[in-house]
This record gives sequence, structure tokens and C-alpha cells, in this order.
Amino acid sequence: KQQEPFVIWFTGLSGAGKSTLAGALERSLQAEGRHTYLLDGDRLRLGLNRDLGFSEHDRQENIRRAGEVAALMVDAGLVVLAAFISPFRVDRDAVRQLLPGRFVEVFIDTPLHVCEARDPKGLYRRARAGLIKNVTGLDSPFEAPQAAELRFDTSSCSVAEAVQQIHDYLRSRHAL
Ligand code: GGZ
Repeated sequence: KQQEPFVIWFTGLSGAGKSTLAGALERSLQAEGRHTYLLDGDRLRLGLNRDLGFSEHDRQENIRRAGEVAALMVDAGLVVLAAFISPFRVDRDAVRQLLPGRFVEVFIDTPLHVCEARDPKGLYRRARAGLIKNVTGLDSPFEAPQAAELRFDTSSCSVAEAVQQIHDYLRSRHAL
């Protein structure tokens, strides 16, 4: 059976559930024998992108590099799961252009108040306390996708349901 490489790109606010969903999808793809790699904004910022902060310019450069790395991995035949806030439409669309026919955008459209209630790392709490600036959803913009292939609100949809729907979508595209 043909094994096409592609990128599943998760976009959404901090705390929306991107990494959780990407991790769950990765496990299920691996169980089917696919070779995968999970590219996570959080982790890239510790190494490759450690020179970048959260200004608009730095976020754009962050996504540009992430897209280039994802494209290299697709060349190597991997299924790449990318989890970045990636708040700017133009940057996500540039990655899409880099990967013709191999880019699936998944919008994790969890409401801000739910992300803020989860606040696993205290990001929103610190922002509300005035300790940090440029936090996406508060004082830094998030441009919602207008034509994402898939959309989930993790406050009303379980991880298992979302993984199943992404699987169904990939099968309908003959990607799996
Ligand atoms: C947004 C921030 C910020 C600010 C630190 N704004 O949910 P997390 O905590 O674990 O992961 C988030 C990560 C965002 O990195 P990305 O590379 O995905 O962002 S972007 O695509 O916009 O370049 C968050 C943490 O970094 N974090 N400060 N001010 N998220």
C-alpha cells in the first residue's frame, strides 16, 4: 500500500489542545505503521528557534522555519504533526504553498475562556497579572483560518472523537 507523506498542521490558542490532539493522532498513526514526527512550537523554541520571542516578526520567522523543517521531513517520507499557535493566516498559507497537496490544516477552535480556565502553564494568569505581554488571544492577535480542512472545539469534542474524524478525513483523501 502506498504511504504518502504529508503534514497535519494544528493551529489555535495556547491551551486549545493542539499538542494533546497531535500526540493522540501520532500514536494512532504509529499503531498503523506510519513513521511520524511531532513538531511542537514549545519544543522548537528550546532549540532551533531559541533566538525567537513572541513579537509579530519572531512568530512569523518561527512559522517559516517550522514550515521548512516540515517540508524537509515530508521529503524524507514522514507524516509530520505540527502544533504551533501560528496566529497569522499569511504564514500558515505560506507553509501550505510549500507543501502542495500535502498540507492539512486543523483549526483547534477552543474558546479563549476555556483555554484560560485550563491555563496549564499559567500563561494567561501571568498575562492578566501584567507580568508578560504579547499573549495570543489577549493582547496579540489570532487570525482564525477561513478554509481549514478540519475544525474542532475541544471543549465539546473528545480527543478520541477528533482523532477518529481526522482519520476519516485522511482516508477520504486517500492519504492513509
Ligand atoms: C503565546 C506563549 C507566549 C506568548 C510563551 N504568547 O501553550 P504553550 O505555552 O505550552 O505553548 C505556547 C508556546 C507558543 O509557541 P508557538 O511557537 O506555538 O507560537 S507562535 O506560533 O505564535 O510562534 C505557550 C508559550 O509558547 N508562550 N509566551 N506571549 N504563547
